[in-house]
Amino acid sequence: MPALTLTYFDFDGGRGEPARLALHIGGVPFEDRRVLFKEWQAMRDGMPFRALPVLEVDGRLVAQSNSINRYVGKLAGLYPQDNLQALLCDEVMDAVEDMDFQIGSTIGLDAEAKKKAREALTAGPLPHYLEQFQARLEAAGGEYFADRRLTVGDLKVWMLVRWLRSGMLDDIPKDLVDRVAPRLVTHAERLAAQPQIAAYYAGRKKA
Ligand SMILES: N[C@@H](CCC(=O)N[C@@H](CS)C(=O)NCC(=O)O)C(=O)O
Repeated sequence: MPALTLTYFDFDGGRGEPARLALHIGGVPFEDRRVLFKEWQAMRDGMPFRALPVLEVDGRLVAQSNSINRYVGKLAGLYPQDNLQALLCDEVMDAVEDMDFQIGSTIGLDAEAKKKAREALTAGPLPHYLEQFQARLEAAGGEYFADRRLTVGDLKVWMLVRWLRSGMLDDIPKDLVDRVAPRLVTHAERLAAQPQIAAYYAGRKKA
């Protein structure tokens, strides 16, 4: 097994969390390097694309969350071996990335511009993507997005759903997912109840 260091911000979510979770679930040893927001500016220019997550593999630094997800998914046994199932897994991960980017672009806006941008997202792109995720989940059998088992694709969609339902995003109704794509809520609950995932977050609460 290569020596792995995964670097991401110190919160339970976002682009780095699927890889973090996958490594924990798969029992793959890695250094879990957590960056505080106050530390970020000083290290930003040293990152390949001035962003996190990054993964160090035997001393080589690589970036891009979905590339990292695929790689650690393979190490952890959470990425499909079948080409078509891998494609279905990739499709949802990249679609989540579209939404992460669009929501992320509103974060630094002033209150009025943020409200306008988020209302526009809530009126169009977000429900559309959520409906598409739900349709893909149903087409894949209703429980998981690919391979009829847990993959990094499930973890990535779950992070988006959890973020949208958290109430942290002003001007995006936190019941949007429940209203538009309730099967994604069931999917999220299924993942949260998986023994390794539940144990991981129980351990985080105690820490
Ligand atoms: N396409 C990149 C985007 C990475 C990205 O935007 N990361 C955010 C955190 S989720 C970040 O580092 N933001 C800090 C900054 O841009 O200064 C990926 O998928 O990894």
